[in-house]
Amino acid sequence: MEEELQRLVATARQEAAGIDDAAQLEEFRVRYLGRKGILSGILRGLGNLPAADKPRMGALANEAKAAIEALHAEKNAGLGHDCGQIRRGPDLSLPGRCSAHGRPHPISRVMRETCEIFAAMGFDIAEGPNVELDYYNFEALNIPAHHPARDMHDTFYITDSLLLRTHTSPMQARIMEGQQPPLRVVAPGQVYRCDSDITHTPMFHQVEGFLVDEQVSFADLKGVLALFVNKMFGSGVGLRFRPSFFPFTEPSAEVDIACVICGGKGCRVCKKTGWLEILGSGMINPAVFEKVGYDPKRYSGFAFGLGIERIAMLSYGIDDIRQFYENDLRFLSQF
Ligand code: 2NL
Repeated sequence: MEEELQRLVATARQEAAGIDDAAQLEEFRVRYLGRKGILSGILRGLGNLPAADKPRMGALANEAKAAIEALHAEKNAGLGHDCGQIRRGPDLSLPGRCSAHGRPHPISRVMRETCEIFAAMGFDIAEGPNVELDYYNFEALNIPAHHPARDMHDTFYITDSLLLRTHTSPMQARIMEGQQPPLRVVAPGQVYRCDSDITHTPMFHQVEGFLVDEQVSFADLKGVLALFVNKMFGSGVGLRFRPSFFPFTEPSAEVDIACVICGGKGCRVCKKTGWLEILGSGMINPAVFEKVGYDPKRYSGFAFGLGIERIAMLSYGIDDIRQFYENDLRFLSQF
């Protein structure tokens, strides 16, 4: 009987190997493992054996049953199940699925628009490194060693002489150092300051520009910036130049436009003044020309810098700068 059981398992194994669909597997199960199947018959027949043989043969018969159940389970897992579904091809009458389109970020749009306005006036566009030497960020721009802008609280230092640029003017200093006038260049890019609240993010964008030639005057600065404002905010928008101070320009002026929200009457956005500051500018300080090796008696020039987030906030009526960097699609898909 022992041999008979071994043969039975061997035959079942061979048969199981040949099974390749669910119906054959079920037939296998019924024949070996079913209530009236071969193994049930064997187990029932154990009752007729001499009492001394029963325990050993019983154990062997159960082992054979377990082996055949394992063959069945293995095959069952291997076959996979179709759920009786009818397989169809694609329904060609259904409308196609649209893919969601991305679009330029509002900051990229304003940055591009700003550069295009200056490019149309003949300015070249130059980008420089975000990690800058202290020399180009401060020293070359007449910002002396103990100026407050150099404080650790305002600037992200990497080492004593390396930092994340706090404005894009270092690029302009590099250009002046390497090229002779006449020059007209705008430098767009990311800049970094240690500051964060509803009007400041630690990284923001600037476009700075400069023009150097013989006999450049403040009238040239006014003409170029007035044209920019008219292109950016619409022709006829109110505009004023207000005296200011920057270490790299002398004299310096900030440019305000009539409030785009209230038209100059006074509101929350313009803090009841009727004016919005949009950029800083001035005639390049002769000390900067000396640093880059230009003769300040022969050359003069103007420069300006504007914050892209601020312009985008004013153009689109956004009151919290952090919205630009939260990447909430409900916000971004409006532009
Ligand atoms: C502001 C003010 C300004 C400049 C940037 C500049 C660059 C060189 C020489 C002189 Cl290489 N000046 N840039 C000049 C005046 C103002 O930015 O409020 N920006 C947001």
